[in-house]
Amino acid sequence: MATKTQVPAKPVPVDAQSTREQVFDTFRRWGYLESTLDPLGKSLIAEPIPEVFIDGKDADDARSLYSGTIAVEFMHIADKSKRNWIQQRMENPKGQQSHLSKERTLELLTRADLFEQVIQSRYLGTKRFSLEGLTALIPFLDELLQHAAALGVTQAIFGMSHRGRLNVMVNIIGKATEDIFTKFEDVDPRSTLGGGDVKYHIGATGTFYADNGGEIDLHLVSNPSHLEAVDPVVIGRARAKQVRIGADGEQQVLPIVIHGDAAFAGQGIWAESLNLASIPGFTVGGSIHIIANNLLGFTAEPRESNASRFASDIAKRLPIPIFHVNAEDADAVLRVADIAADYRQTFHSDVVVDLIGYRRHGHSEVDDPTVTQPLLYARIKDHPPLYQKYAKQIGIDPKPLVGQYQAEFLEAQKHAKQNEKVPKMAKLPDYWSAYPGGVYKSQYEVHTGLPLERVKEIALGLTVYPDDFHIHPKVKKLLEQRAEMGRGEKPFDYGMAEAVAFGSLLVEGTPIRLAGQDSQRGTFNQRHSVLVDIENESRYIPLQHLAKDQARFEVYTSMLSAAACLGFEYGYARDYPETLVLWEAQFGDFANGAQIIIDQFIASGEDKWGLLSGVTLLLPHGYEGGGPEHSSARIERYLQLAAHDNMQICQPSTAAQYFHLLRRQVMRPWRKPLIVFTPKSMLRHPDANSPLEDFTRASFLNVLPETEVHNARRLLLCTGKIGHHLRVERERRKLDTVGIVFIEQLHPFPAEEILAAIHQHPDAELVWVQEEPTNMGALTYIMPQLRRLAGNTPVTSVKRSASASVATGSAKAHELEEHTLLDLAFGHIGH
Ligand SMILES: Cc1ncc(C[n+]2csc(CCOP(=O)(O)OP(=O)(O)O)c2C)c(N)n1
Repeated sequence: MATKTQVPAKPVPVDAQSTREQVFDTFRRWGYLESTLDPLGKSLIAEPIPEVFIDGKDADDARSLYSGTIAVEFMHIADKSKRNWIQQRMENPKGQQSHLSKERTLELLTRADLFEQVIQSRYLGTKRFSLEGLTALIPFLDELLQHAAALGVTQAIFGMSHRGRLNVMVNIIGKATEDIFTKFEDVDPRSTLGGGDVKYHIGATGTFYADNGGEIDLHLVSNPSHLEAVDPVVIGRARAKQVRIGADGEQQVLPIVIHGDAAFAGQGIWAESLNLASIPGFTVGGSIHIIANNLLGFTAEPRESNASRFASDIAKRLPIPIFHVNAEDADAVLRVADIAADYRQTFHSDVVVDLIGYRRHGHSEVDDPTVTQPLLYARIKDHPPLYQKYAKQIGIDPKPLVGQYQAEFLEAQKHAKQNEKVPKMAKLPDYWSAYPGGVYKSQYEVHTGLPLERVKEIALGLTVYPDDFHIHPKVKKLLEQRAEMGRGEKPFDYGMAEAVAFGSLLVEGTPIRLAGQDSQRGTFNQRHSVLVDIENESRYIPLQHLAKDQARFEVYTSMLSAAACLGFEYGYARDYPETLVLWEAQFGDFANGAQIIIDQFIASGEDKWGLLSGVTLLLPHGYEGGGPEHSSARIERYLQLAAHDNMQICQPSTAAQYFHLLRRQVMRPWRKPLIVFTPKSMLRHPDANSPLEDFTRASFLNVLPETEVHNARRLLLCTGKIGHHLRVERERRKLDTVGIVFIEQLHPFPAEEILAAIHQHPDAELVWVQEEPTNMGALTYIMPQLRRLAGNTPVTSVKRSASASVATGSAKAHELEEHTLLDLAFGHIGH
């Protein structure tokens, strides 16, 4: 292993002719590799880097600036003005006065340590994920916020994992210590009733009162155990808050994300989120990323977590600065906090701060770290807490502070013990006051239909573009067809129904944000929401030109990510309940790349944290012979996650149904995630098109009952495209004894409407028909419920055989299966 002593005792000049500037440049580029960053000198040992084997006065001067307890990687930034800015700050350390005095810094360090020690003594054997070894994070954040307030920041959105979270909640966010201790006492009855979450995952809000009189609203985002999953949610929330503010939004709203070192290096969702930094529609004008780097990830050492020297190396994909700072040098930590805030506010860029310390205890306090790192922990045992070192350094006796904080925390613990109240839930911003969650109530229903003339007017408004716009001939044809629909000469298809739903909401004042891969055009060439001039590639968006005072319409073709993009939209919807926020998967199965966001935030966020979201997922679904990978949006997964009306899971089978569903999602005050299985070939299925009149109907129908056949002998119940195949086949077989019922909403389960549809055909046997295999689709969710509703009437099912993969790769086999399904559905039935 490389050690510092391997560096030659007497470095030799690489090039005796080097000028002072050349020597400095060498240190600007490589100095970080020689710096003293690891407080315990164990993992990050200076490597012998030939480039910096330089001695002499110039080298000593440069070394003191770039190879001390602060190091910076910035020479990969192509923009010279940014490099010059950093150089200027690094080479002029004097005159940069921190906001925090030495006394205040000591107070914060002492509080941070004492908070942990009191929990350790009072709640032995519980997990708290102590910050000890990295307590410098607390003065760092305080300084960062002090400086940010001076630079105009009014809101900060924090994302962080378990490490030091309770400490940050109390010492930065301002959550009452008593409330935290109440959680340790476990007096929240919700946790015994299946709801709630553990104390180190729940979010918090507070206010930071800066010394300059400024105030910053602080939001610590609730997050799951899944490391880094919160990153895109933080960014999406920040963007929503910025958009709400307007032009000054980026300057006022600051995202701050605190990462673990192993998670930073390892988790892909973070790499995806980082890539959002400057993509239009997703940028937040820079986030400040702090790696709370204890040089351990559970039991894993850096060499087991990172392929390269620093956990931060993945951030080098972007032209952003990476500061490393030794967390035992509190003054250096404050200096970096100021530089980071200045840089972000000046350049609207991400900044990474790698705060390097150690971990005093095991991964959690119930873990014994001496089993895996015996030598390191022998060293840590003798290493004094930072507040003691710092007190000595500045010549202040810390004992009075220790006594004061100990008494304060013990008093809070006493109150928590007597506390029988449920800890207070976070107060949501006012813009949430009009939107309830909880279980569905019929009083939430609204009229989503529109007068005929209004539909026509909006539809026709979407088919026009400026005279001098050079439209693509194919798009021109599409718009001509849409104009025919608008004039009532042709039934509406899905693409048009969606456009009219959007258009009508916009003119009624509801903003819309849609993002997904190829979402501007639409994967199936069905949307064309952005027209492209074929001569100059300028863009025209008809949905932005419907009325003078219409609401904002945004549509983005997103980067190729499911996890970060869906996390972002979930976050955006969390802070903008008035907006219809939609995320679209290119094919529905790609959403499984975002499974953590779906499981941990969308399905369970309300139950765990009491936090609502109306995010809408558009998931193309349908068995069409496209093979295992493009056929299924995995209906079964969403249904397995469904309970207590946590999400709406729908499959609209006609264009008008889709129109009503989209409008209902945002017009009802009920804010619930909406999962929509959207069409592929059904986009153009004539049976799925809708006449103009269907848009004037009251609202979305959870169930489409059989109306053409009377007193059927068999009722085929289904959802989605298969229903249209069944109708075509019934026609072909000229059967008038079989009814077809479309279940358009699967959750909340529309029991009453299904019952009514069944009662219209009292003599009918019931058959559930699905195109998915037995182990997929809605089968296992729906059969017990249908049987419960059917009473003594038998309920059977028709489906593909159980299968390990979603669908066959052979188009011929697919067709054969499809015929068999239809045969089984109509088998043994006469006229
Ligand atoms: C996606 C994911 N995988 C595994 C875990 C289990 N786990 C919890 S903490 C942890 C180590 C994290 O190390 P690091 O990021 O360095 O943070 P530290 O705990 O050291 O502060 C692991 C593996 C998790 N929470 N999330």
